[in-house]
Amino acid sequence: MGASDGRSPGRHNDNQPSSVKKESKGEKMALCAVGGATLAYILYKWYQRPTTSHEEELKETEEIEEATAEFDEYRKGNSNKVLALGLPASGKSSMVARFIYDEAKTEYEPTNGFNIKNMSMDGKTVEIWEIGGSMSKYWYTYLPGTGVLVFVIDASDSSNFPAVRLELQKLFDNDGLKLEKTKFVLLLNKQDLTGGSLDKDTINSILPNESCMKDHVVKIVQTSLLQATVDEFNTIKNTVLELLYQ
Ligand SMILES: Nc1nc2c(ncn2[C@@H]2O[C@H](COP(=O)(O)OP(=O)(O)O)[C@@H](O)[C@H]2O)c(=O)[nH]1
Ligand SMILES: [Mg+2]
Repeated sequence: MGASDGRSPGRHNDNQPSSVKKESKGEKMALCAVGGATLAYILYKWYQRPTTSHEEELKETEEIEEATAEFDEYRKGNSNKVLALGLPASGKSSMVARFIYDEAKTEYEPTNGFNIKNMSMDGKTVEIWEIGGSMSKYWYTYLPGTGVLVFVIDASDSSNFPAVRLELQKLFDNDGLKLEKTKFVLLLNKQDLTGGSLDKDTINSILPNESCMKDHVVKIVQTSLLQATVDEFNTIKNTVLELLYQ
């Protein structure tokens, strides 16, 4: 019976595997084609990816440096804010009065909040901001845009020095002031009560450590805002303005 089928089992068996073989070859080819296309696509995407080669990075750095230099140049001509800070009764209002009216101030009224005055100098307007000493917690809100920060210190009252040191340290550490390259003038005031000036060791005891000040230009001025002559105060005024437009 088996032979009368006209098919030997062997033949049948031969045909079956060969058709299976054919299908799997097709599948393999299809798989290869899909795999190849995927690989080609991945490679294409990889080559198209945004790259930052060393040269590109250097170019980017150069561009940033150029823009920063341009901005510094712009600031030189446009920075016009002088900010007076200091503990209460150190002499901030006295300094503003000498800047604006060249008058020594003898009475004392604490400045509530802030006090902004404009001064014309060589065709430019300079803004002088005084922020009340009792507002030290909020000083940071008035810092942006400061070209020169004048920190006024009552040099005749050594009991204030630790508090002055602490406030200075916070200001020198302020990231915004570092970024804006704000210059500092430390105005050691009331020297009519100290016998003329403070010695180096005393000044060093008021200053925060060197590393804290390294990001800023710092000038130390010793004076008596009450007794300085017009010429003496003009020298201080010029120091501040030169720093402002440096
Ligand atoms: N003896 C002396 N007193 C001063 C001097 N500068 C300011 N004062 C006085 O210190 C007090 C406080 O000054 P003020 O400018 O109002 O301080 P502010 O609170 O920092 O604004 C006032 O009575 C001023 O007359 C100074 O150089 N010598
Ligand atoms: Mg005041």
